[in-house]
Amino acid sequence: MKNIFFIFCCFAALGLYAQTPFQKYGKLQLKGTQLCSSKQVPIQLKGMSTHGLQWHGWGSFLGEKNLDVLAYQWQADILRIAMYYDEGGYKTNPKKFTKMLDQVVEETHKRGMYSIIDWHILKPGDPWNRIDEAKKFFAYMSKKHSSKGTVLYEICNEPNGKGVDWPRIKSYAEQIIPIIRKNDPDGIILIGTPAWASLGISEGKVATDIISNGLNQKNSHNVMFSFHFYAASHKDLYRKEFKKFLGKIPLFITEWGSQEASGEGRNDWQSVMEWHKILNEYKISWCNWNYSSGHRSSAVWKSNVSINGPFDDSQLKESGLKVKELIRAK
Ligand code: IDC
Repeated sequence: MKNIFFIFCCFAALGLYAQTPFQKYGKLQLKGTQLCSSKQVPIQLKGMSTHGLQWHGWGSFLGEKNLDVLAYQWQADILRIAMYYDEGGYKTNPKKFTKMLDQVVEETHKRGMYSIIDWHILKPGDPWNRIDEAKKFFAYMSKKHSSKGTVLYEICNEPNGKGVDWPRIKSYAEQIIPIIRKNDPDGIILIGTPAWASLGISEGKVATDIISNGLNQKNSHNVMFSFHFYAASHKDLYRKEFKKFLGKIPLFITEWGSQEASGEGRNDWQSVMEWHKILNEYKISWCNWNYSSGHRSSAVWKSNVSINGPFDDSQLKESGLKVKELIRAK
């Protein structure tokens, strides 16, 4: 009898261990400003962002092997898929990139991870600049993928530039959100905040109007705000201002790096740890920039690592080893 009980316990433990993030948490939802599981339990998702699909996408860097590593060895909950519009991205070949994005979403879902479909606008920084394409894109993506239950939508990566303040971003969001809602009434939608998703801090105008002049009730359902930090550039001043938003609006760190805002230079682990103290305390979800190989310190794999691997720890850079550890710390 004892033996049977022991065997039962082993299976139970294995079963728990083998559960994917989606099996554990189900369809995500907000409770107040907190991201929660389908059972309303507060959760903190941890994962990676890809680099631009046009440079490091499916078939060039991303592939089955390294997604397996991310899902099963790193135990990541989420993959953010950076679909650049400009800079040789989506604009150059919408068909090709739609197909690629569909595949990466599929592969991520197959492994039980969540994915963020990121409309990665950066240069130029005004999301209104390609709003017609964004409407088409999100109509398609939400229709195609909403039934999976694992997909989040980030409607503009890093709004920036003159006049691209919260009212302008808000009016853009009011155009895009209803389009997604037609196909996906409850999926999580993420809005990039002013000044490169810095809540306005990087342009010296802290965007507290996101709190005072928020979206109406209908448009704010399951909507969160993106904040990005690069630990060697963004320190005490950023943390101080960031704290003003805690508990006021739902926040998601869809990009953070341990280095400078350029994605290059030395890692500042002390600043990273100070950020993570806050993120852990408030259960704020995050994706690290970025899951690719290359010479910049933000690429977690060494520059000689190809799509064929090998993908063991000796091929990881300092940032990769550390970020893997942060993701696995549950
Ligand atoms: C950077 C890449 C760099 C590339 C550039 C193109 O690291 O190789 O030439 O994009 O625009 C962001 C952006 C993200 C940046 C990243 C690092 O969202 O696209 O990638 N970063 O600079 N915001 C702050 C930093």
